This record gives sequence, C-alpha cells and structure tokens, in this order.
Amino acid sequence: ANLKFPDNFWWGSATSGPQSEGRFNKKNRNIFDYWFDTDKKAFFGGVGPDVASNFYNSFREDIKLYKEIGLNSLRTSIQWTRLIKNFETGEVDEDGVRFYTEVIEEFEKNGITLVMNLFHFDMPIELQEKYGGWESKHVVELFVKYARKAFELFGDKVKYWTTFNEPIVPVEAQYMYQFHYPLIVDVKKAMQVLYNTALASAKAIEEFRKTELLKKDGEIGIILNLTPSYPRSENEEDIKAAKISDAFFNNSFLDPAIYGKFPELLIEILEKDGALWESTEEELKIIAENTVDFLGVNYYQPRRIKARETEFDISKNGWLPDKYFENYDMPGKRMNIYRGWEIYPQAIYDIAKNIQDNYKNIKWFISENGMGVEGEEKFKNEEGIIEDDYRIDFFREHLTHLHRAIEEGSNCFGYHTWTPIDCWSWTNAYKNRYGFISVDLPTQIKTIKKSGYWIKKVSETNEID
Ligand code: BGP
Repeated sequence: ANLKFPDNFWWGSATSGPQSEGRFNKKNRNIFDYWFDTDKKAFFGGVGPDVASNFYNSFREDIKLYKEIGLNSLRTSIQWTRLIKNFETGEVDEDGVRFYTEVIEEFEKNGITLVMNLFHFDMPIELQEKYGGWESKHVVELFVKYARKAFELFGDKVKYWTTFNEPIVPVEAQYMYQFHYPLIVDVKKAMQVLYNTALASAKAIEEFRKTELLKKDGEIGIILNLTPSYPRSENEEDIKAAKISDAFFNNSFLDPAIYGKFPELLIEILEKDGALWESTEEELKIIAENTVDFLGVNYYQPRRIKARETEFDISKNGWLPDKYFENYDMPGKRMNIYRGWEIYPQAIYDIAKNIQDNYKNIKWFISENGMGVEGEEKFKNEEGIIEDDYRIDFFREHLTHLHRAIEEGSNCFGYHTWTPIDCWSWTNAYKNRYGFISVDLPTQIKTIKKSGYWIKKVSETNEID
C-alpha cells in the first residue's frame, strides 16, 4: 500500500554555498579555497571549489530545475566569505548582498520554501590563521556580527534559518582526524572548538530573537548529523563504549541545542582527562536560554561500536575519544559499495524515537539523507538519463522507516535529500554524486536523473509507493 505523509510535508533537498556557487566574484577565501590554492593534490581529481555547480551564474536556471522536479523546499547556506568584506567591522560586500537578495527573491518567486544556513564548514582563512578559527571566542563574536547582518538584510524574506550544519564535523575534521585544514590532532583544542561553536550557535539564536526586522513568524534551528552508536553486544562494556561514543558525536550538540546544556557523561570524561573547555557562567547562561525552535537531522550511516580491544597509542595520536571505544566491523552489514558507507535505514526510526522520547518531541526534519555514487555515468540510458534506481530504493527504504515513526507520533515535518544538483564536496570534489540532477563538469549541462522524476511524483502525491 502507498504510504501517505502529513499535509504540507516538506519534500526538498539541501546544498551549501561553498559547494554550489563557485568562487566567482568572491572577495574573501575560506579554509577550502586557501587549501586548494596551496595544495591542489589534496582534492580528488585536482578539482577545487572554483566553479562548483556554477550556482552563482546559473541560479535562476537551477531554481527552475528544483521547481521542475517538484521540490517545495530547499536548504542552502550563505558564505560568510561572500557576504562579509571586513570580518572585524562586519562591513558587507555589495555584490554579495545583491547576489543573496536575488537568490532569495528567486526562491520566493518559484514558491519554494528556503532554509538559510549560516555556516557549513567554511571558516574564513583569515580568521583561521589569525585567531585559530573556532578556537577563539573573538571569532565567536565575529560570527555573531555576521549572523546579525544576515538577519537584518534577509530576515524579512527568509522564514527558516539554521546556525550550523554538522558542527561536530569541524571538531573532528580539523582537530582530531585530519581531513580538513589545518589538519591538527589536538583534543584540548577540539573540545574548545566544540564548546565555542555551541556558544556561537546560542549567541546567534539570541541575536535572531532580538532582531526586529525579522518575519514575525521566523524560526531558527540547527542541523546536526546524528550517527546513532549501536553497541556490538549487550555486554556492559560495549554498551558503555557506545554511550561514550554518543556523548562525543551526537549528544555533544543535541543536548545544548534542545536542553541548553552539555551531556554530563561528556563533561565527566573531559574533566577526568584534563580536556574540558573554558567557559564562563555568563556564556553558559546564554547557552541555557537560547535553544532551537526546530531541529534538522542529517543521516547517512550509523556507528557500530565496541569497547576498546586493541591498544590505543596516545604517544602517536595524542588523546582522542577513541581511547574509550573503537569501531566494530560488523559482519554482514549492508554497504553502499560506491561510497563505502553502511546502509542502515532503520536508524532513521531510532533517531525519530529518540527525539520523540528524550528530546521533547521537538519538531524536526531530515535535512540530509542520500546515496553518493562514484562513476554514475555508467548508468546512463540511450537518452542520456542516469537511471539511478539504487537511489530511489535508498530513499524509499529510509522514508518507510520515517513514515512508521511519524505514525507513532514523531513530530517530523519534512525530508530533504542531499542534494538537488550534483555538487562539489570538500576534498572529495566530484567523486561521489548525490543529485536528482546530474552535471557535466566541462559544459555545466544539467540533466534530470530518474530519481528526479521519482521525487516529483512523490512531492505531488505526498506519498511513496
Ligand atoms: C555531509 C555534508 C555535506 C556533503 C555530504 C556528502 O556530511 O553536510 O556537505 O558533503 O555529507 O558527503 P561526501 O560528499 O563526502 O560523500
């Protein structure tokens, strides 16, 4: 039987400024722009963010395509490095203001609800080099200044805002596991970055609620990548290991976002290991008072966790949360062979129940879910359309579990896939394609895939078969 979704359900997709716009006319550089300029080899195929999917130049055509495949909502981000010319004073870049104004108007004209995000991994290089980026509370203040500018400029037209996308990723990537510049391993710094970004989010929310120019019914949230930690067994040690993993990777941002405080387990461990962040009473009060209106959840894959068995070499890696647990290579797990990520759709149900039972049943939506595929060209039919049935199946399965949770009372109002049009991804560049619409890089010709026609039908009927 077909599964019907709630009225006014969001059928949409997500992208970000740095991954779609290209660097055209951008005055400032973020850490990825800089890294690419200094080390092209770090990027898959030597492809950087220069052109991305050319949204800066083709946003009208792209938004028309979003509309054509039935998307009723979409998330992207403002680039701090495009909107702001002088980070210290908050002086704006006039072309940046013009560009985002036109983009927002174009979404409005096409009747697509826009979710505007403020930070998607894209720290300005100037602030990274000068102050250590999120290590610094001064940078928190500069972010709040930028956020306020964005609210003042666009708050009358954009109803839904988010402060951060996946704030745990810079913590891991820049300071623990070395996959984003500056590729440091320093857990003390990592934990300060975690705290400072939670603070920056709360302060931006505080600012948002003070801004008079906003739409009266404006709402602000945060987007978190939740990766439930499933223990290998019911053994006490494995369960404890999974709990610690959750404290670090999930609850570290979920708890402050919903309850305005950090998980006790996390604080306990950090205190014991001498890695607790520096905070003040005044900051903690701001975090306590400025929780979110709604939550976005990005979900790709779970974590499989077991108690640590092999020795952890602190002298080699420094102290990492991995001291307490390790990944468990579960036999028989389903894999997306093209991306190397596990496929486990049931986790969506578990996430939904966790929010319903333990996080005030706050209203939330899936803000990213998707299947990255390398070498998708080979699935092209004679008409040049990529027949991505694997992706349709992937969405359908995840939606089935989401539907079950909604039936049981989960307050979920939408489903956004990653991503509308194949886009550039950090160091993976164009390796893994996720879009409903493919892009031919040399020509920038964009073609709707089979999944694009599928989502159109889903959105029109508000149901999946
Ligand atoms: C999420 C990010 C996106 C996007 C996506 C796909 O974590 O929010 O920005 O990159 O992952 O990841 P990848 O391109 O590495 O397969």
